Amino acid sequence: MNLAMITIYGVHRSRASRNIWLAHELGIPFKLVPVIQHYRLKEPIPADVVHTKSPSFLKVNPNGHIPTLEDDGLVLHESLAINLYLAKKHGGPLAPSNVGEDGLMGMWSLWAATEVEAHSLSIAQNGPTASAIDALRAPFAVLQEALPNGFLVGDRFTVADINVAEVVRYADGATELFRGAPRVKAWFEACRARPAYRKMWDAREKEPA
Ligand SMILES: N[C@@H](CCC(=O)N[C@@H](CS)C(=O)NCC(=O)O)C(=O)O
Repeated sequence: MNLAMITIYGVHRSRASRNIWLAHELGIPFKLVPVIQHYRLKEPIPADVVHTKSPSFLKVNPNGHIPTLEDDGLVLHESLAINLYLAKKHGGPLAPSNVGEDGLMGMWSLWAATEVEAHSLSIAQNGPTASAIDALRAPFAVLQEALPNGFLVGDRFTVADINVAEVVRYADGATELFRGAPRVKAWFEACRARPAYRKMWDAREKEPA
């Protein structure tokens, strides 16, 4: 297995948090190359600040989005795909143990991105509007049913829990959704209590808002 240090482009206050959390869970070192969202910067942007529209970063990720992972010449975009890749590469309990679990972890990651993220992000950006809350009632009910033993896949904490929890996190302000789904609330709190999450979050809090 290639164990050269990976590079993550991004900042903690972005979806790179997902990859940083996972890297801490796996105990793998990484180099964080700071690239900030262009929309967070005020003009004039200092020449030494690399952002999502910088020509140098667009060569790395032509989508102009963070995060991007570089791993010994392999370049990957999409935070949730990066996590699935890193978990599988490093193995252990966070990774799928068979092709069925692999399917389930992919399913939950795509589910989070397609069924939840637009609405949860809207709550993070605009607050808990009635329309965003309504749109998330069904996905929260699905999640509630999927968590009888407190984890999404197998009887253990996996990359699927990280990927879904990081997307659900944006809906944190919608307390009524969590009140109506006690298993989701307990699972989410357990995810956020993990030392690797706290390590990511503490570093995030130290970054300028
Ligand atoms: N689906 C992508 C979305 C990436 C994305 O939109 N990242 C945001 C930061 S969290 C970004 O780079 N925004 C910068 C911009 O839109 O200019 C992923 O999960 O990696």
